[in-house]
Amino acid sequence: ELKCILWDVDGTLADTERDGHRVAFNMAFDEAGHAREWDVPTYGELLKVTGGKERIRFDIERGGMADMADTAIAGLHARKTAHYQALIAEGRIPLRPGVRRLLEEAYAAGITLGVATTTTPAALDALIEHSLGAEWFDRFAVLAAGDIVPAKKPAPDIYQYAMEQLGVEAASTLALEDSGNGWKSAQAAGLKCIVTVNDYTRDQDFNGADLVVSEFGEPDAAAIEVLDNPHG
Ligand code: XBP
Ligand code: MG
Repeated sequence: ELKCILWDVDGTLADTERDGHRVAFNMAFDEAGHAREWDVPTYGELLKVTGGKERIRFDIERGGMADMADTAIAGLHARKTAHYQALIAEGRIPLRPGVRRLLEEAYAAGITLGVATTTTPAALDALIEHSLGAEWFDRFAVLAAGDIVPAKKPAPDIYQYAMEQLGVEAASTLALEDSGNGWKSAQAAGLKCIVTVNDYTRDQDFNGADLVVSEFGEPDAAAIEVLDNPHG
């Protein structure tokens, strides 16, 4: 029996990466005088590393940026988060199709709803306030985000943390994800998972996922395409 749905944020609730996070990273780099710009394909490669601070560290290690202390990365990332919040406050990132309907129907049906994301809490709060609506701060029973667990997705920790907080079992919880790393995290935590792909994630490996769709969509949308269902 389905009792709980845990939502990923970036790429699942909204397409926040290309026009949100990526742009905010570049604004922070420019402001701090770093000669680095993450273009759309480069950012796609960097997305295999979850977490913004971890992503900057990874780019440094592969020679994309000059070396920096962890404290400098943290400072740069804090500025990135501020820029991201401002972009979101402009209302420029809408929810993906079907997201609001699914959330409202599940909430009305008494299903426990939560968030499990690698994103910084301040970035999540901005998206809830400006794209979802502030009433969702109370409607989500848990907002599990960012550094609250040391090991980010694809590790199962953030899902395990959210389930612990809620007192729900993996067997009655469904994860909604958009990426290979997110799906692996949900799978490792023992959850069922539906994947909704986007331009950055559609070619990633979701082998074993319960269902992979092009979008959640609206009930009458001809656009929803079932992409791959290894369980048949
Ligand atoms: C996506 C991520 C995040 C964002 C950037 O997480 O990996 O790191 O790209 O956010 P999810 P921060 O899909 O699990 O929500 O810079 O705040 O880390
Ligand atoms: Mg995601």
